[in-house]
Amino acid sequence: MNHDPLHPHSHESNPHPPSQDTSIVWSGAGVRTELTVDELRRLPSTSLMDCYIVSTGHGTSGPFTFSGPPIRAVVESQLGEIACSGWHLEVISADEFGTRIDAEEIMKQNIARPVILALSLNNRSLTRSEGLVRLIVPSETDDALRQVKWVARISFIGTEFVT
Ligand SMILES: Nc1nc2c(c(=O)[nH]1)N[C@H]1C(S)=C(S)[C@@H](COP(=O)(O)O)O[C@H]1N2
Ligand SMILES: [Mo]
Repeated sequence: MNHDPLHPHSHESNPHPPSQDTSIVWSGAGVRTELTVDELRRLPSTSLMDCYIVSTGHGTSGPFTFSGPPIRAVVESQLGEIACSGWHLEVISADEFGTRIDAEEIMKQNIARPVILALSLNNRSLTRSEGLVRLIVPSETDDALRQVKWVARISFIGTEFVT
């Protein structure tokens, strides 16, 4: 069976940054652009208090306060207003670890704890070894398989994004 990086079954967490390259490439709807940390910092930011990183092998760490733009704000910064279903994102790190997020999960209205692209940890910037830009999926508390460090690619997949 092929290994699917979006559905790791169990996983030994990579403790080290996989490369020196910190760029993040957005692709979708025929457009490929680089997202810079500065650009992400200018988007509206949400703080998620009491986050835990639950590791299969090494126990739980936290609580942490992660802050950064909701992933919805990132998508809308690239595509404008979008439909609430019919598409998904793949968020993949430089070490080919990643997760898929459905439109429904991204577009929920007034959600108290949205999925964010964290830039900060406890009110200071994330270091490169902590992930630099890290996906935080607050609903995932099993094994941290969706808490993607070193985000390198965000791909929008779907055609029905026009409202
Ligand atoms: N890019 C990337 N992100 C990752 C992983 C990884 O190997 N690569 N491992 C995941 C797993 S299984 C765990 S337990 C946590 C560990 O996070 P920590 O290093 O902050 O403790 O990162 C998650 N995010
Ligand atoms: Mo884990």
